[in-house]
Amino acid sequence: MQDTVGIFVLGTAGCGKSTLVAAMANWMDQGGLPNQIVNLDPGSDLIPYEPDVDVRDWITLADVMEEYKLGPNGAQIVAADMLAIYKSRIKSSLDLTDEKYILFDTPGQMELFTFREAAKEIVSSLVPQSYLLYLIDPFNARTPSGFVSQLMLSSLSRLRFQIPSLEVLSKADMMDPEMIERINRWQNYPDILMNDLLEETRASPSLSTELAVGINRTLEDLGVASKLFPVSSANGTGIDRIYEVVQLTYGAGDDLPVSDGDLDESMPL
Ligand SMILES: Nc1nc2c(ncn2[C@@H]2O[C@H](COP(=O)(O)OP(=O)(O)OP(=O)(O)O)[C@@H](O)[C@H]2O)c(=O)[nH]1
Ligand SMILES: [Mg+2]
Repeated sequence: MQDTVGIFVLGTAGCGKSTLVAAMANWMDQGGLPNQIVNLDPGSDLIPYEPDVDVRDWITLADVMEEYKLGPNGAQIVAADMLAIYKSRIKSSLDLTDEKYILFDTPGQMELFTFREAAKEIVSSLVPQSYLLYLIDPFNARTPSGFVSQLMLSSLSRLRFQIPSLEVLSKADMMDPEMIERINRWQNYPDILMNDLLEETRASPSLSTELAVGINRTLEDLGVASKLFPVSSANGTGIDRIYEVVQLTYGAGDDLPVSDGDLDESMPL
């Protein structure tokens, strides 16, 4: 038995957040695991799931633009801050009576969520036990410096929310397996990442070797990186492993499905 667990899916624009939320809910439905989907993106247009709770019932980008006479960018910021006002309504719409998973889809531009105070309140107060999935878009992580930038953003999310978290490589079905293997090696072997980073920055005058190496060394010293989990929302690969990690954190693994993956309980969360 466990309490309800909130899973917040975060990442840069277009990295696959909404599609993963839909795929995870589908996977949970098939396994008979109770779940709810909450859309926290007031600016979303088409979403690939039917939300149980939808922030657009209270705030939409179009309304904010009209009411405050703002352009789309200003309205996004106001709408993101207005999330705090609707926090108690969102909370009262959640079904927290049963043990279940609540999947939170977050706004397209991650800075609108990660760096606004309203989001901190939402994450810390809606569900007592919450988990952060930071989605790395593989198309932004194909170079060592791109990958380090993603780790940096993931670390900033951890800094802001201070809840257990996991890095997930999205759209794995769209990537060459060799590229996935390369990214995995960067995650698991810091020396390889550092060597490749040095090689890349020395060959590219537009990149600062000193800065890239300094950031990478800091992330390495902090030891904040988790294992990297490749996931495809298109074919479902890897969703079971995300679930297992969340279970190991909050559910003591009592209803784990059989896995052929190698999970490391001691991984930094
Ligand atoms: N093949 C494949 N396509 C994917 C996968 N995940 C997402 N996509 C596609 O990537 C695009 C962006 O996916 P979304 O789920 O909308 O991404 P998002 O992060 O929610 O986007 P914003 O909310 O706009 O920032 C869509 O065209 C999806 O169909 C995946 O695992 N495999
Ligand atoms: Mg989305």
